Amino acid sequence: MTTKLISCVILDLDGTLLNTDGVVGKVLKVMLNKYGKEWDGRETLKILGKTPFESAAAVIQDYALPCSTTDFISQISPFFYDQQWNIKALPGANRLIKHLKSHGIPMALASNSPRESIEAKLSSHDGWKNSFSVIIGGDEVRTGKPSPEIFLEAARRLSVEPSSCLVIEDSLPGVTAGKAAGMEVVAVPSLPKQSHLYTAADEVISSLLDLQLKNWGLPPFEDWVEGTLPLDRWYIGGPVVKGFGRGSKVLGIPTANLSAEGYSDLLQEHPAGVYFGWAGLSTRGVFKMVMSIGWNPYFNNKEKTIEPWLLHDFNEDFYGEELRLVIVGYIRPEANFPTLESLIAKIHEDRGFAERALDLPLYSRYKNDSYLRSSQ
Ligand code: ADP
Ligand code: RBF
Ligand code: MG
Repeated sequence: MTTKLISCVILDLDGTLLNTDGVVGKVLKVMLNKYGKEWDGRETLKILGKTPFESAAAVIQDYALPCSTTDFISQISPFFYDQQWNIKALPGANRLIKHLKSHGIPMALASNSPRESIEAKLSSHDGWKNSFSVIIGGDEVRTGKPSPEIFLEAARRLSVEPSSCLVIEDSLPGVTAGKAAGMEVVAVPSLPKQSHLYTAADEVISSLLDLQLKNWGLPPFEDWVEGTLPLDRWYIGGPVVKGFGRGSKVLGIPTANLSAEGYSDLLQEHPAGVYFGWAGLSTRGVFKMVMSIGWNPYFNNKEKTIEPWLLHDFNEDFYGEELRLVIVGYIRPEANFPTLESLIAKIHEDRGFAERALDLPLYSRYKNDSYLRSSQ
């Protein structure tokens, strides 16, 4: 890729900086339970980027709900309204905003949401609002995305040429709008397995964690360490269950599956990919660990799977034992591999990154995290 000379970054809000889908999923889960149905995470595919009316109609049809679209919308709206104050930042959003701000790169926020709703959503994220030189809501332009108007207005207010703006967007209408404005566009689709739809974008990445600013002539992130990105640590634990992977039999790589039950919110928050950290087995000790969390392209799972590989030779199974994980860093997004050999080779490369990184003080100190040894 040739380096472009970008001077400003224009960001979308919902689905790009904020985990709005997480809220949508949560609200739909509750709503469908009321009707005695169970929400399927994959259904998000059908509602993303649609108007509330179209989304509601799709859900009613898919779940054969005995109500009208307008009924459904009026039942669900108060839930969304209550949630707008606590929509979480997507992984990498805070890091991106802080980084660009500290390097003096002007930023604009251009969202199809009404201005009032943007303000409400920004208010729970410290330092975000005043990081943007320009904020434009869908109600402040004549036509929203996919029309280029909102992006052109942002460039005008930033006093820069459209061609020196980089747009970061999760939705197809947003990508269309950015390209129509003559800007460079990085797409960060909020849903898995959708990247093939984003052909108009200049680049498609899995999450903001994978953004490479140097490709755009912007100051690169300085936080990657030996192929790993330190994260705010997070925890998962539970008894090891029998998995459904190709694991030790086909890949020669055993993964100690944990049930995703009780972790759906946590897993929703983290992009499908390869992570690493420390693993505690109550009776055996603490070990280095590299894991995939993801949709597992080989199977048609309804839930993301959690598949930690403990970097130690056990020579036996430990189903049922309590396993606790402290995840401290990220390596790469989940990928589809053309051959089993290439998948296996990549996983061994991941292992190498994790093994080496976990010896660095930055990560090794978490080996003593009390979570790894305590049992409930
Ligand atoms: P499954 O289909 O049950 O996931 P795997 O082939 O992935 O089968 O094997 C997983 C099991 O292997 C784990 O649950 C655990 O009991 C055992 N095991 C042995 N060594 C390891 C290891 N180094 N890391 C993870 N699991 C291991
Ligand atoms: N499977 C994939 O299809 N794509 C991946 O990128 C991928 N990365 C993995 C990384 C690690 C560290 C481990 C332990 C497994 C990975 N897997 C990946 C395997 C996947 O989790 C799953 O076990 C198999 O795909 C199931 O057949
Ligand atoms: Mg397994």
